[in-house]
Amino acid sequence: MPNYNPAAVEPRWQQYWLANRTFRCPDPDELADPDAPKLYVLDMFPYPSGAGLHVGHPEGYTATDILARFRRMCGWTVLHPMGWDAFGLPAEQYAIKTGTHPRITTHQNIATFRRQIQALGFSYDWDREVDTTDPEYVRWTQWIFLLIHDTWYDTEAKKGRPIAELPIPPDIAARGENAVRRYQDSQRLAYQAEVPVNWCADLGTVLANEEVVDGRSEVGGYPVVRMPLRQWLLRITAYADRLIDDLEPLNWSESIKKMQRGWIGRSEGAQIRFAVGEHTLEVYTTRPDTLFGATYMVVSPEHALLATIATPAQAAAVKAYQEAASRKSEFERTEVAKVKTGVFTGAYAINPIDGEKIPVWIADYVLAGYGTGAIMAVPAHDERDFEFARAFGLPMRTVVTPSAEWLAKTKSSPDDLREAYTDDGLSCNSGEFSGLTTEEAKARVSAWLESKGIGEKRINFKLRDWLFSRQRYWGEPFPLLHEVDAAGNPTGLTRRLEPADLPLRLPDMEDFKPTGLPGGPLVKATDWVDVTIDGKRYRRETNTMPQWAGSCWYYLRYLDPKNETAMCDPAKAKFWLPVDLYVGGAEHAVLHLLYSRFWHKVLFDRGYVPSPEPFQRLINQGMILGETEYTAFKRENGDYISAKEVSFSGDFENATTLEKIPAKVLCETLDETQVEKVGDGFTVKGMPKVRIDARSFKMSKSRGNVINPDVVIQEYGADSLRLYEMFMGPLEATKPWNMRGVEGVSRFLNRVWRLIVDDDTVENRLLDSVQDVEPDTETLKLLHRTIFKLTEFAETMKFNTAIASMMEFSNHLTGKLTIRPKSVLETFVLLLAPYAPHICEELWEALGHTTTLAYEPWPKYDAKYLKDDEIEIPVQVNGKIKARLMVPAEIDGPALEALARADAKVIEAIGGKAIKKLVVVPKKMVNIVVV
Ligand code: ANZ
Repeated sequence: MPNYNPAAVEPRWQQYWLANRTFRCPDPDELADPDAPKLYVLDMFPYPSGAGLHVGHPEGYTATDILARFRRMCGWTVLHPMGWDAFGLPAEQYAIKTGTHPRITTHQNIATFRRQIQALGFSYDWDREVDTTDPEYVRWTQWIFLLIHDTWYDTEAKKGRPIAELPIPPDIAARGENAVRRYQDSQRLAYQAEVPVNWCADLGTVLANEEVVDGRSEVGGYPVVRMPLRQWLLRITAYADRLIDDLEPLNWSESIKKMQRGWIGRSEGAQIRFAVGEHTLEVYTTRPDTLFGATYMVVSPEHALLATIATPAQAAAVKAYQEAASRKSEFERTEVAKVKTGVFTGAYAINPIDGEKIPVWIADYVLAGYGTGAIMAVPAHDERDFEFARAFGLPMRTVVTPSAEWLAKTKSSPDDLREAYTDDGLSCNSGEFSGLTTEEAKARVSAWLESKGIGEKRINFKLRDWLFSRQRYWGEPFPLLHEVDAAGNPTGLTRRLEPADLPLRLPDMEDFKPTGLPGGPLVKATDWVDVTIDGKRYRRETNTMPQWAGSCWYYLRYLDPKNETAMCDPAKAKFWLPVDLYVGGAEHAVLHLLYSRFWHKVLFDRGYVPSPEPFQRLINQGMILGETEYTAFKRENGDYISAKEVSFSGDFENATTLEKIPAKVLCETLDETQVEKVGDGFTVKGMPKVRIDARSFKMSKSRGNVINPDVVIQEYGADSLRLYEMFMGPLEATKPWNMRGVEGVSRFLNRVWRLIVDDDTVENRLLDSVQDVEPDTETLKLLHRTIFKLTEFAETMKFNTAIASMMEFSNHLTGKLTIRPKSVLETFVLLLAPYAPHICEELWEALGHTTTLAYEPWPKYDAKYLKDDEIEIPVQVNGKIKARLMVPAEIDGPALEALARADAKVIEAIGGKAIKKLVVVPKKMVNIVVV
């Protein structure tokens, strides 16, 4: 009995699509119609972890797949590729533990991911699959690195230009070729520098700031310390302004734009010079208007001036403080430190605006890497300064008048603030600037400073240059050689590999253990490291690129994955870019998107891509949480009590763990059958007053609420999984998983199957009720309305509502009709196909078609069926229906009669004969009798 059996149907179609390369996307020069609209719809490619696919992956992948399939049916040229972001720490750590080469683990994981993704029936063009660890891919990652290395940023032209065009100052030119090379090296977008880095001893590598969370490595959670190391950096800061400004026109969510802007952190303020004896201490401030309120200064422990300005009496204390600070991470210094620490340097600075002598302190809440690494402290108006001044008994001066409301709220008076007043207001105690608004005062003080030559306006960025080296094995080797002299010591000059020498492959090694040294494991491959060219000795760079490198440009390689002479043919880039839609998790809101936008801009400046931005539209799919857990509370005697009555140390609604519940209240976990939704909450069934706690948590192994897509596919089929993931709610919303929901959509698919296929035959024979008949008007109306809605919902990616509309339509077909018009079923199958492609291909075949429906034209609706207020009125002439009029439902008798008399078919039926009788039954019919 051919009850719908996904386990038989789905693999068959997956094989068909692969064997026929159904979703192969032609290159621009092969297109039958080059003017057809194009869609480049991109998924964030996965890191093929050992754990396999997660139900979060198919969420975005299904959404893009529906869009891709829909647009193909609309006649668009669709590029929809998939690949693997396959370098990374886990494979290397596994190699250290087991001795299995990371390449082997990576290939196994890719095979698993590919199998799982193909089992979901996504319409990827598998001819374009990329793998960032494939040497042919690495070749071009290295090539782009060399391009970045070959570029300097012209701040006047505001663009990256070839290093050969860098103007060389005459004094440097005069010093000879090596001086010129060193100067060029210092200006490149890829450069080396000694920088304080986040060193993670357990991982044996440095980490980017972004990879450090709360002072620990994001991967593994190991402690991270700061130390200076010579590293490769990419000058992303040169692009800071453009990375902010170019966000504006992009069709991205405001929240992601905000996160990017926040990360880049453009702040406008002033740089001000204070005299300290015969030295100058420069500070950066965003509040020049508060200059009169500066009651002390603070320099960071790393500040170069400390050695000279600390007085002999304070020198030892300063030194001890510097040492203690060097052992702390930036995070510990700024975020964790509740108690401010610091030491007086013994030196005094002169406030340039009023000549006041103020003490200079050293404190670790001021960071070396931001602004000038020194601040003027205004405790009355800055929280950190306020705490510090409180801790060390330093004076405060109010220079912005707080609002009366604020004073009342904080129980402060203008001369005795209980906390820092950080809002804007009118300046006070500020000489000639008193009475100005904050905005005016900022401008006027800045102008005054500029006129006196003691300061100027300044824009600062939080963004730092991108630390680009890792002490790892499983990454892209740098295509660079360090020159060494006869004694084997580095000369500081580098040599670029020639494009013909790419890819530079990783040496084969058996021992991947970190050395714990800045060189990384590659140092151990001495045969690989030492190179002689034309009698000159070199050492290879033994660091590798960070995992982000490969994902910075994969969307370009998809355009031309087999090109052996270029990263991507510019004509193809011109045809396809920018990516029309990019879908992925919000966890990539900052780093990946910022890094790839930066690379793209360098490629743009150098003429390799046609658009300044890579991703025109971005959608972040919401997180899928584990199934909802229902918790009821009981007294010891077994009576239920309402969640609202349970008191906590914190408040219950915001308590994150149930462990916070006091011991005298018992917790009980209920299943779905025991609970009832009442209003916007849940209760125990039959006890509407007992509110219970219902919530979902992020899927995690430790909670045991992880859903494995393979298991869902086995039980319900891929189409059900796809449909359910879309039916859960809007793509961008956070949604809890619910197995009953999967069951629900699977029942829907079964009903669709039984509408068309005869359950009693072995082959998929059509039911007798499926016939070549004209549909009745009600069906037509509903059909066209469904086409209309589905077209709009597909265009706007409202897939959950689209599915609801299809369910509604299928109810009509199942419930009302005994004879089902074949044409209607065909249209319905086409509408459902992007969502549930396997079952639809099978039904399409049952309906008598011999090829895939993937390129069948998307059904068109007829607008005449969409008018809600119209009804159909049959017109009989001598007892026979001769016409059906679509008329407004509220039409009156005379108007209906007039319409009937004017209808062409009716006129024809009357044939010029005299009308004996004409009966109008409003809303029902018109009956004409002629002689
Ligand atoms: C005086 C002042 C008065 C400040 C006031 C703020 C409020 P953003 O917006 O993040 O750029 N600052 C400057 N350099 C610093 C450093 N290296 N480490 C720690 N803090 C530093 O913040 C700029 C403000 O942060 C600057 O403005 C400075 O404090 C502080 F009512 O100067 B302000």
